Amino acid sequence: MRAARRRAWPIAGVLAGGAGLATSWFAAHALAAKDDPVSAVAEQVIVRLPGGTAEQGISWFGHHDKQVLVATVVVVVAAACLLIGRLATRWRMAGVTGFAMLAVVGGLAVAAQPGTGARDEVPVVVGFLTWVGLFSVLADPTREPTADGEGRRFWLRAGAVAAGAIVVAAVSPAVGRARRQVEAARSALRIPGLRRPTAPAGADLGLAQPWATPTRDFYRIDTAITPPYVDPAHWRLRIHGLVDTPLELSFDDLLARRRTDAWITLNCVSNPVGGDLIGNAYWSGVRLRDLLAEAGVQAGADAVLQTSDDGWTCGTPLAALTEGRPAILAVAMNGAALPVEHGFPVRTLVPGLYGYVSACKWVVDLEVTTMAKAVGYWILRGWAVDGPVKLASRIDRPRSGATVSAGRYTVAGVAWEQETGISAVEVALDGGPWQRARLGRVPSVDTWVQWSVALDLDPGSHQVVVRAIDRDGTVQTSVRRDVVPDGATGWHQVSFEAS
Ligand SMILES: Nc1nc2c(c(=O)[nH]1)N[C@H]1C(S)=C(S)[C@@H](COP(=O)(O)O)O[C@H]1N2
Ligand SMILES: [Mo]
Repeated sequence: MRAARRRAWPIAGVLAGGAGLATSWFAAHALAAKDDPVSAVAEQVIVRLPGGTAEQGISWFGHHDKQVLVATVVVVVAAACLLIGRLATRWRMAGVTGFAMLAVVGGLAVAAQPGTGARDEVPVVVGFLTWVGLFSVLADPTREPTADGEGRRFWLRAGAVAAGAIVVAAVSPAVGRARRQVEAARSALRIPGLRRPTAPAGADLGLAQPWATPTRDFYRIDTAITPPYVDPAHWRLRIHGLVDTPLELSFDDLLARRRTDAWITLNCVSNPVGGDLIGNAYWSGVRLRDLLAEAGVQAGADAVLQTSDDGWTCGTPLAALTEGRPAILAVAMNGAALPVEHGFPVRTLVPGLYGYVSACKWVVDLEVTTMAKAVGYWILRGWAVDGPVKLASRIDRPRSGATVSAGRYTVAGVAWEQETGISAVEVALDGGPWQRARLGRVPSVDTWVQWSVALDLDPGSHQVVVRAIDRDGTVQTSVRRDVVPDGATGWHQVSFEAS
């Protein structure tokens, strides 16, 4: 009888565990804590993984890498709670001890997150108390089971705990006060002079993906599970280091300055050949060249170490910020304030450099320094110090594995070589001769260019491959290289059927 009841203890462990995660999540939202414990653990896993592993995860799981990681943490916690429940059948103190150990891990992860304080530990304490309290209710070692009704009573309680946990977890996001406040501040913002952009005439060939990437479709890459919620009223940017006059700017100071609008294509170094970690948007912001000139860069400086509100860093060569290209502190994307996920209220954009060395979101600090000292987040994890975007091209039409109708068919895609520009794109069908593609128009070398070429297809299996040639005459290399350490190379090839 007693043994039968104790068999339910691992289940009690898992249920108490899930309920504790739910209440701690709720507390994190209600208190507008910097991070909930599960996200903090997941982020610490990202931070502490050996170089490359995290970005490898990105390429395996695409945009869902973080959901996968958070889900993994939850599953590991559930397994630990199951074990705690089992151990408790033999050892009375297993519950308190085991849950305390889990809570310490969560507490340490929260503490290790940048900018967290004692207040951010409250959700961990709430979760721990829930674990211990509910476990002792569900698996009470002092109560003797009496009759058959005892088993039913356990399942009633278990059901109530499970239902309660689901409700608490479900309502948590609604109480995400920090998010709501910042979203409210964002929608109340009026940035004068913004206009909804339309793609320049002739840029969009209208065959595949839009030339101008809609904001909602723009890829997102960062190490933050929950993005930092930065209120523009409290945002400050420090420009300091090797400068004559250190500057501290508020958001209004930034808005008061002259702005540049530019179409800029942003690339992730983790984008594999043919991948979609690339997007083209209309960005509005203040030129870094002007701000750096105002601060007065001193001799000997050759880099800027950028720091985000969430502690992420990147080192950018000074020349990329001061020479011709429009390197900007952006306040708007596609004619609207930056979305929270894309760096609200201010982020950096430097055309021609991969995001990991240039495109700091939620930027709060620019330290003028030397490349030797400007060692950013991904450099510490084995990625290359220099991140110029590589000459590349991609086929968007047809999709790999598609079946299209035989006869005349137009293959289309994009190509890019920022700084230099694209002069030609060539396509080869089934190992045949290279055929020149038609190119869409571009406003500058800072964006990708669309291309298309009409082919005659016999019924059957086909392969099409693309390569780009830049304005210096350099032909895109066919050598296949992985994204680590400085970006993938190789020609994109697509296999498809015609019928
Ligand atoms: N604060 C912060 N900024 C960041 C990152 C980050 O992890 N944290 N990731 C960088 C990387 S690797 C890329 S590719 C771009 C992606 O910007 P997006 O998410 O707006 O597309 O942001 C960059 N800026
Ligand atoms: Mo990236």
